[in-house]
Amino acid sequence: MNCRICNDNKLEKFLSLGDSPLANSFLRKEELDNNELYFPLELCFCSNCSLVQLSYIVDPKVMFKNYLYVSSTSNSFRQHFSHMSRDIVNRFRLDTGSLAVDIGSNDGILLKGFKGFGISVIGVEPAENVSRIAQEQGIDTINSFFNEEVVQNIIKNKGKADIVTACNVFAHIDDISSVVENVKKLLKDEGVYIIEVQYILRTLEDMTFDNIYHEHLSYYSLTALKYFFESHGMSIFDVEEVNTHGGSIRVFVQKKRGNNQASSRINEMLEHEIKKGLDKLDAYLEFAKRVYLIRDKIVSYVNGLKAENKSISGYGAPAKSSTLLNFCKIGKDKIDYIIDDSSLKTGLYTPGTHIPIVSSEKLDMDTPDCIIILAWNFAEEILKKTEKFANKGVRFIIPLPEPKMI
Ligand code: JHZ
Repeated sequence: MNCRICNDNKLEKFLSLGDSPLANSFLRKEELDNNELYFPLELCFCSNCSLVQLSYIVDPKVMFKNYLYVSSTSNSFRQHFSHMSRDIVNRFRLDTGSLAVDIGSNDGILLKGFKGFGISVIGVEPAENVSRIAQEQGIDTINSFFNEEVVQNIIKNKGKADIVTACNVFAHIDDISSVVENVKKLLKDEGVYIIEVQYILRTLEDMTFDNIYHEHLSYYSLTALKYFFESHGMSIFDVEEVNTHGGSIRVFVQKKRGNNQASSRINEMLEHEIKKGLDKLDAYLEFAKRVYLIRDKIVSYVNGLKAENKSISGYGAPAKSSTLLNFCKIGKDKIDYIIDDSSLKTGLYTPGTHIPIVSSEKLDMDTPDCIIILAWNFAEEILKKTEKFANKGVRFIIPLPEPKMI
C-alpha cells in the first residue's frame, strides 16, 4: 500500500489492534448468530510526509450507506457547531448572498446554524437515513458521496460556494485528492475550506486509541495536512485546537489566490509537532507500547470489579466503544447493558461483544454498582444527567487515558 498523501511505498506498521468488526455495525437481535465481518485494524506511518493511516480499507459503501451516528444527540456537540457557524459567519463576513456547503453533513447540525443567519446551505451526505433526517428538518441535502457530479450540480443550481466545510469526515475519505480537487472547483477564488479532524498529537498524548477504527482511514498532524494541501495548490492560513472527540484541529484552507494572511499559529504548531517527534516513527512505536499496557490495565480493572461482585453498565455506545470493548475483549459477561440516548442505537447490540444497548430508563429499573462512561468525551454532560445515581452511591469510571473512578 502507498501513502494516501505522498504516494511513498515505504509505510511502516507500528500498531495492531487485531481483527475487529466495523465500529458502527451494531446488530439487531436476529443478527446475533450471524457471522460478523472482521477486518484488520492496524496503523502505519509514512516517514516522508508524516501521515498515519490504516493498512486495510473497508469499502465505504459498506460503512456509510445506513449510518447510526446522528450528530445532534449530544447537547455539547450542538453547541459546538452552533458556535462554529457563528464564528465563521463573523470572521468571513458571510451574508444572505453567501453559500455554505457541508461535506458529510449528517443531520445538518452545522448547516442549521448557517441557515439561521440567512445563508444558503447545501449538505452532502452519503447515508440515506441520516440525510433524510436533515431533509425533514428543512436542510437541503444531497444524498451522495461528494464527487464531481455533485459539485457540478451545486454550481449549476446555486453557483460557487463561499465556504465549504468538512467536520469529522476528512479522516474517513480514501481519495482525499479527488475530494480536494472537487472542493477547489466548488469554491469561489476567495472562498475558504474548513475542516475539523481529530488531532493525532492529542491521540498520542491522551492515549485515546479507541478513536482508531475502520472509518478513520487517516490520522492527521498539521505537518501531514500542510504537505497535502500544498501538493494540491492550496494553503493552510490558520489552525485552532478544538475540544471535540477528545481533541481535534480546525484547519482553514484557501486557494492560491485567496486573500487571508497566514496566522503565526501555523508555524508554532508545526514546530511543536517536530518537538514532539510526530515526524519520526519512534513517537508512534512508543504510543503502541503504551496502548498494550493500558489495555492490560483496563482489563484488570474491570476484572477486579467483577471479582468484588460489582455490576457494571456502560453509558454511551459511540463507535469508539467498539474498539475499546473488542480490543480489551470486554463483553456481556462483564458489562450488563449500555445506555445510549440515540433512538437509532437502542434495541441493538454492540458489534463483536454483543452487549445490549438500552434507553436510560433501564438505570432506574436495574441500577448498577458502576457505570463506565464509554462516551468519555461527553463525560461532563453524562455525569450531569446521571447525578441522582451518583447521589445513590453509583460509581463512575472513565476508561482513558487509564481507568479511574470519579
Ligand atoms: P461520539 C463519531 O464517533 C462518529 P463516536 C464518526 N465516525 C466519527 O468519525 C467520530 O464521531 C469523530 C451517546 N450519548 O459523538 C450518543 C448519549 O447516549 O463520541 C453517541 O452514541 N447520551 C463520524 O460514535 C455516543 O454517546 C449523551 O448524553 O465515537 C457519543 O458518540 C451523550 C452526550 C452522548 O462519537
